Amino acid sequence: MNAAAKLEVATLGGGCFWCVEAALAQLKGVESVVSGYAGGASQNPDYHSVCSGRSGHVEVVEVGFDPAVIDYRTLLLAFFAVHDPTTQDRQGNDIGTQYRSVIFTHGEEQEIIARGVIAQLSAEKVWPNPIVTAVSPAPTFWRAEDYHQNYYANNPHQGYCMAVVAPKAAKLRKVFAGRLKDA
Ligand code: MHO
Repeated sequence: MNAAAKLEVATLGGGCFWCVEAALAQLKGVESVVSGYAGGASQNPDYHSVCSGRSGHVEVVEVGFDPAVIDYRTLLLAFFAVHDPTTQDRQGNDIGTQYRSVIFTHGEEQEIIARGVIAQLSAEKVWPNPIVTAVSPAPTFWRAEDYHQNYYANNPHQGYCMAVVAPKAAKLRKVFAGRLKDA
């Protein structure tokens, strides 16, 4: 990374955070990915309370990116490529409000870009059903437990990682082949 680079932050919820983190971490310009929780009422939520679906928090990834290398719009297109934004409170077999699709924006510019990307993808009819992704100002981000950080990298042979995370990471590599760190 260019030492003088000024990083921007994106906070994205698109189902299980192991998936979103593993997929987006591969992109050039993504300098950090932190899995955590946001959007619920409780302070210092833990995985157990979020998993119950009752805390109101979403599993999110806080992405630190260099806008000179990858702009917010491209990052959002990658986010939309690796989750289904048309299923309310659900990604595949993961069901509950903790899996809702959400873009937590940092500032008005991000909000405008997010709404623009959703309008574009809707107009293109990329999915047969309407996009339900919420766009709202970023609330407090709570970092998840250490063992959730870099989960896929650390547990590539875990069953869920092989069945669910790996195909999403692979799809990102395919669709954004020219933008990978190791390209
Ligand atoms: N159904 C998955 C979700 C993992 S994720 C971090 C599991 O229970 O392993 O929500």
